[in-house]
Amino acid sequence: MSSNSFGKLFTVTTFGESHGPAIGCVIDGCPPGLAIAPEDFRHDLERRATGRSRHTSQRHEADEVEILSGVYEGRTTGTPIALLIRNTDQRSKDYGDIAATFRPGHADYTYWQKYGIRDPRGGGRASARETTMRVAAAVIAKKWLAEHHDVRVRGHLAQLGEVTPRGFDREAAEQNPFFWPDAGQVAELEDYMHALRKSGDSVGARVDAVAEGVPPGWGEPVYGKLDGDLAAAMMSINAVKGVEIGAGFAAVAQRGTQHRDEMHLDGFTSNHAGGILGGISSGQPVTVSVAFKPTSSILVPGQSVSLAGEAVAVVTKGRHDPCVGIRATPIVEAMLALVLMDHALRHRAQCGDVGPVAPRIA
Ligand code: EPS
Repeated sequence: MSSNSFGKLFTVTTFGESHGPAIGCVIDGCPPGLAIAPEDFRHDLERRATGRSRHTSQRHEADEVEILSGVYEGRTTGTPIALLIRNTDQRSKDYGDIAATFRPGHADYTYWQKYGIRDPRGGGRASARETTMRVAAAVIAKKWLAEHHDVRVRGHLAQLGEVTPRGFDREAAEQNPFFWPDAGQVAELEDYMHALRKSGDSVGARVDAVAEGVPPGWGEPVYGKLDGDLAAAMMSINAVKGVEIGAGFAAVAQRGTQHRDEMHLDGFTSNHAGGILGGISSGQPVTVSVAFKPTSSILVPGQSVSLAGEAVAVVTKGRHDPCVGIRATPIVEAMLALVLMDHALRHRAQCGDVGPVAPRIA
C-alpha cells in the first residue's frame, strides 16, 4: 500500500506530479463550520512559491486553489475537502536527459528501483512541487487551531550553509525572501546566493519553527507521541535529513541539571524539552528544527550511471533551487500545524471530558 496520506483524524492525502495536469489533496475529518475561501490560501502559497525571488527556482506558477468539495456557502461542512491546483508552467524538455540517467543525491534511482517505472519530468512526485498541497491543507489547520485554541505557528530560516543569524527578530523574518530573522544580514545572504548560483552548486539549510499556545495534553504516549509524529512529518518533506525537538542533539552533552526544565507555579524556567514531555505537550511552545540537504539538481557534473548501465557524468540544467531551505519555512510550518491539528482532534476525541487540571503551570 503506497502511503500518500497523513494523519489519523485530520487526514490529508496529496496527489499529482510536478509536470502532470494538476496537483491536489483531499482533507478528511475537518470539523464543520470553519470559514474557508480560495483567497485564504494565497498568502502561505505565495510564501512557498518558486519564481518570486531570484534566489529560487524560476518556475512561475499561479497556484490558484480550486475548492472542489467540502465547503458550502463559505464554510466547511464536515465532508471531505478536495483542493486542486493546476500546473501551468511545466518545462518538461528540461528533463529529457534525466529520463535516461539518475541524478546523484536525488530520488531518481530509488523510485526506479522501487517501481520499475518513473515520471522523470520535474522529478515527478519527488519534486518539491508536492509540498504545495501540504501548505494548502495547513491553511485550514492553522485557521482552526488559531480560532479554537489560539495556537500560532511561525518559522524562520535558522542557517543557510555555514551562515547563522547574528540577531533575532521574528518580525523581520517575514520581511525578506529568506525568512531570515536579522534584517542586517539580508544583503550578505544575497551576495552568498549570487556566488552560489555562479558556482553552479547548491547548499543546505536549517529551518526552525515554533507553535505557541499549544495546551498541555496533546499527543498520545508510547506509539503516538507528539514529537514522534512531528519528526515523521518533518522527515516526509523533500530533502530533509534531520529533525530536532527542543534541545535535540545538544541534549547529548547536557547534564540533567541543565536539561530538565524546572517548574514553578508561574511557569517553566527553560524549554529544552521543546514543549513536549513523554510524547505529550506540556503547555510550553512546541519547537522543532529541520535540516535540509543541498539540492541534488546542480550544474556541476556528478558521476552517475545511465539506465543502460553506463558510467555517465550528470549535469542538471533547468530551473532549480540552489537551496530548497530558502522556501521551506512555510512547509515546515505546515507540517507542524497539520500534526497539531490531528492531535488536537485526537485529544478531544478521547479526553474531551477532562477539563483543565490543576495545577496548570504554563
Ligand atoms: C519546485 C518545483 C520544481 C523545481 C523545484 C521546486 O519544478 P520542476 O518539478 O519542474 O523541476 O522548480 O524543485 C526543486 C527543488 C529543484 O531544485 O528542482 C516547487 O514547486 O517547489
